[in-house]
Amino acid sequence: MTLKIFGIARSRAFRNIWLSEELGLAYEVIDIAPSDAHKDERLRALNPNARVPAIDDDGVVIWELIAINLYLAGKHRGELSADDAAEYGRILQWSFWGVTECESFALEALRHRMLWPEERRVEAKAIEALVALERPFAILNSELEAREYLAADRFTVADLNVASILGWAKAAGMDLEPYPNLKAWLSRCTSRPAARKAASMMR
Ligand SMILES: N[C@@H](CCC(=O)N[C@@H](CS)C(=O)NCC(=O)O)C(=O)O
Repeated sequence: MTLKIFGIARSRAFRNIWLSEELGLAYEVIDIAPSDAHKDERLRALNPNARVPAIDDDGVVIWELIAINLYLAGKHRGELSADDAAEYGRILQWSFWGVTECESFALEALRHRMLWPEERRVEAKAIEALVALERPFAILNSELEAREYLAADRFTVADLNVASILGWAKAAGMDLEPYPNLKAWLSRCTSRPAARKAASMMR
């Protein structure tokens, strides 16, 4: 049975679609927009939170996008997953760091610059959120001084998980010039064919 991803590319499901492309999986996207998530019975039957994304992988149901990505990478192994316990620890570390230290600020900036209708946007809130990202961005920039990728000497699911969030900040107008290592890394990640394919599904 094909992996079913519930969500749309213009939602957090993007990160699950990107990973499925990286892994060369056969998958089907069940289009559910975030605005319809709470009333979609198919989704509610899988995810008690009624949020996208969720997956049904031949009867294995998982929600929370990071859990989905760690599950898929672990199941299918290969270059994107950990080779040993140390890499696994670093993959968890960076994946959780992205969602706990960066995601809410990146989303707040995106809402006030792009996602919400003009009348709901407050520019000061966008600026405040982007300022809050300066510290984690500086940390990431300095971590990437001596290496090309976050958790290993190659692109892993950790890079995918973090790059997707930082992509939101970039789209919201975050100036990346003070962070040259981060900027180069983000471009390495998002120029991958699988990332481009997933991005093309947003249109
Ligand atoms: N912590 C969840 C958050 C999921 C989430 O907030 N999804 C949004 C779309 S990206 C959603 O479904 N919003 C609709 C709603 O909350 O009603 C995850 O990372 O998967």
